[in-house]
Amino acid sequence: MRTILLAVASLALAFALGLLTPLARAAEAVLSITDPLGDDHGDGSLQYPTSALYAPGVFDLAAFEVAKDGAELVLAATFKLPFRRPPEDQVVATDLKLRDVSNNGLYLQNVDIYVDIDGVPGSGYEQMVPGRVATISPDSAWELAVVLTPQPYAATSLLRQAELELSDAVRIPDDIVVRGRTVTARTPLPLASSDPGEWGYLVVVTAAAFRPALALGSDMLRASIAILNMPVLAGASPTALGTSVRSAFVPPILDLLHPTARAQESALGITERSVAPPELRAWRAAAASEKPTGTGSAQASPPEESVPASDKVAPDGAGKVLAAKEDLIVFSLPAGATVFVGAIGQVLGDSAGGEVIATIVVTKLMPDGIFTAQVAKGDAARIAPGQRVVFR
Ligand SMILES: [Ca+2]
Ligand SMILES: [Ca+2]
Repeated sequence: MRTILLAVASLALAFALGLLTPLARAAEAVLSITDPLGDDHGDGSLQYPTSALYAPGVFDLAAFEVAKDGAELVLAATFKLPFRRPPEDQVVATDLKLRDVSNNGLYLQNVDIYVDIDGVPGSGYEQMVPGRVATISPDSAWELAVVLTPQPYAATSLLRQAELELSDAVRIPDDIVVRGRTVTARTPLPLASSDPGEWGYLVVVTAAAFRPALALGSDMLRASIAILNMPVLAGASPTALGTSVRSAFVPPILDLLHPTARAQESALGITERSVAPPELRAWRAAAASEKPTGTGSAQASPPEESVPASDKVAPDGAGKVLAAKEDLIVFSLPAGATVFVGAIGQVLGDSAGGEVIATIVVTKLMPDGIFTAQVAKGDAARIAPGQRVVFR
């Protein structure tokens, strides 16, 4: 047991130190968040389309990374399975071969990334691109969206017709790079922008729908349009997602970037009595991770209201330090508990009274309830595996 824990802890430490971060090579890594595997079911009820095209796991987001490369923002989404070229004769609509749909290597998935740059509650857009159903919390209102989709030109044309104002803030790149399990997009950094490490990021995966660009003739069509994502239907379908929840507000979002599957299911959850779609929140990177040797008091924390209380507090007691190295620690929380990047916690000493020996700022979330944090204040040299970590 001890060996396994140590192996997990050293792997976690390797992640934390950036040793395993694919993006870190050329660009300057800004943020790296791991998403659990096996949670590609949205609120828990969503089923894949029944076509054999959709191998189990094909929509399962595994990680999201942000980097800065000169004047460009680099966004990378890594999935559980490698991206594959579909069979030559795969037809997805009348006279439409899947191979002919995409010229960018992406065939089955859409990845939407909504970026809250100014961090000002209520400032920015609170809607997603049409078809995603969910809305975005005012404290995560965004200024920039990047949508990765197999048909960027058709999606751009549809979005302009459906939501002209929104379309100015949405970038749908046609030059994404698909390699192995990772799709990467580059987009110019907004002029005079702040540090991307301090921005909020909301990432969702939907299933791509296929059709040629249409002219939207009527307001009704305009209102019902989806930007090339599959809808959710009651029951199974080869060209739609299935659900057992009888509500029009079930988002067609198979995977949402979130540290635990349970938190994702609750964020996307809808009951038959719900009168509005769920409201999603962005991840806000900690300013703290940029300044590991600061004075402590200079560390910024996210606004209190940007983090749901239930996600910020470990509900049943303390976490545990798994590994410590200089001012970096790796810790776990009890099953079901989670904290957001930027949350402030304390490491308690070994004495019975449990005096506070260090204040920490959470910097990363990893699979299986493991987190990393930076020591902001206190005596890092006294931190040792087994000590308790609390958030209050
Ligand atoms: Ca996932
Ligand atoms: Ca997820």
